[in-house]
Amino acid sequence: GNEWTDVRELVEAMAGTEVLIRGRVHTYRHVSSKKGFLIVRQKGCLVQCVVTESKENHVSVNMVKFVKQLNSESFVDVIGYVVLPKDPVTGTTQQVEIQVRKVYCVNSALQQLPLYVEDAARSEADIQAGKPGANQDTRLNFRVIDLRTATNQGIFSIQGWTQIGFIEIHSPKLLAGSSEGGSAVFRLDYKGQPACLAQSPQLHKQMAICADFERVFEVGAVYRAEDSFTHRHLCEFIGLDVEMAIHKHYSEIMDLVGELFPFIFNKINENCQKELEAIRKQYPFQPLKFLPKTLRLTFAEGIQMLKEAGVEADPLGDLNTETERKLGLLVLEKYNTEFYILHRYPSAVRPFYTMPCADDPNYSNSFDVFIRGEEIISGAQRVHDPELLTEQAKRFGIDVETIKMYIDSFRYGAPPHGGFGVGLERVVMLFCGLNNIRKTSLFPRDPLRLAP
Ligand code: ATP
Ligand code: AMO
Repeated sequence: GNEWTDVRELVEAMAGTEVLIRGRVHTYRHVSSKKGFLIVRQKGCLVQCVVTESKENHVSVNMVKFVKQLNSESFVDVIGYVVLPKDPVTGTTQQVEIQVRKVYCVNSALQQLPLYVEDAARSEADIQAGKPGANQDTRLNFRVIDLRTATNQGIFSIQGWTQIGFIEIHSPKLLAGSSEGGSAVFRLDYKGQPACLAQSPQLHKQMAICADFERVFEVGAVYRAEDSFTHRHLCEFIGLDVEMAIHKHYSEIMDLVGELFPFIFNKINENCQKELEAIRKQYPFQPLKFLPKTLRLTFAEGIQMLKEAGVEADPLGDLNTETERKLGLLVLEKYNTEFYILHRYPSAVRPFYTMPCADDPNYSNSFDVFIRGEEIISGAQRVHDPELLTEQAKRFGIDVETIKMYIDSFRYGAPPHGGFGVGLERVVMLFCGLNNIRKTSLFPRDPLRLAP
């Protein structure tokens, strides 16, 4: 029943209380087989955790040994009491310590890392004075580790700081390979090297999580070489992407979606009455029906509702556009909402990076979000185990060499995480009940249109 406390919130006033924190193994100072100091890092904050053999705290010698052999940069959950140290602690950002009761390894980093945070953080003066450092190429090759330094955390927090604890990122749009595994990419020549336009910020937003940014978002262009004409596909659209570390369950991501969108819809309804009226005059539509607490249904429940209405759909396949619309109508009838989340999709119809359900790998920790029966969002928990990720990529026919650096990111310690992608033009189109995505794109790009 414990909830996680942020390391930066550990202050003197909390002395005596039991806390649970999640962070990386920064360093370990060995004292004896019965005692050691584990420094845990969360973003730029460091706290000293004292591990002492103790009957009272149920800490055995084996437990001390277990903590000692943890690889640095691994993720750990630490349970312990906040204590005021006798002498002031040096080399940490927090002035209190944690007397450890339990340590769990959430995700282990490789024992030997290609780059260490302290080497990446070395000042130029120190390097000139002969201390070990890392050159620029090494730092850029292993950027997900390099970005964990306090300096880089600072640079990118300044660049993208927001009040809600999400950092805005800008990921590259020129990539060496596809990011969604699909075939619909625009290929181009990158100074003699084959390249393509990003189909999504997927791989880089996940790498930003591996680089300790914890919660990131991006608003940017997404390129898909769609080969057919529909009312809701563009070749270039604006993607709103979110990625975040999670503690226990992909419902943490759905909680965010489920609260964020009703908030946005309410704000639009309050602040844009004149605009909505102007739109409605030319293209009449009914205001969107949505609930204050967003409805969630599992994919299996959706299939069941369709079945009861006489529509057969494959429980391990995808829904086609027509079936999605039909389900939208059934949901409206039964729950009086045109905005809802459908989750626990069959694994076979989700991208390779999607986390399978722990209780049944035929299903996945994933979701889509619908407005008026049409998809506006896809999201999921991601696989953060590099072996499983490689296996799933291969199964989807992806050349794993082209995403090697992405897969390797999960070898340097990665937290459980997930996120989602929103199509901006689709949200506006469907909120306003418009029938074509070209109406909500400033200068639409579709398979036949490259101008104006
Ligand atoms: P996304 O591509 O982001 O997942 P989507 O709405 O295209 O969004 P899909 O799962 O790819 O979702 O497709 C859902 C259905 O939409 C498909 O089963 C198909 O009926 C239809 N569809 C998807 N892409 C196209 C396309 N390019 N042309 C025509 N129909 C399409
Ligand atoms: P997906 O491919 O479902 O997921 O895309 C996310 C959302 O983007 C919108 N969208 C489009 N809009 C206009 N034209 C298109 N051709 C088009 N394709 C997609 C939709 C869709 O819901 N990386 C994942 C997201 C994630 O899991 O974080 C992804 O790209 O609104």
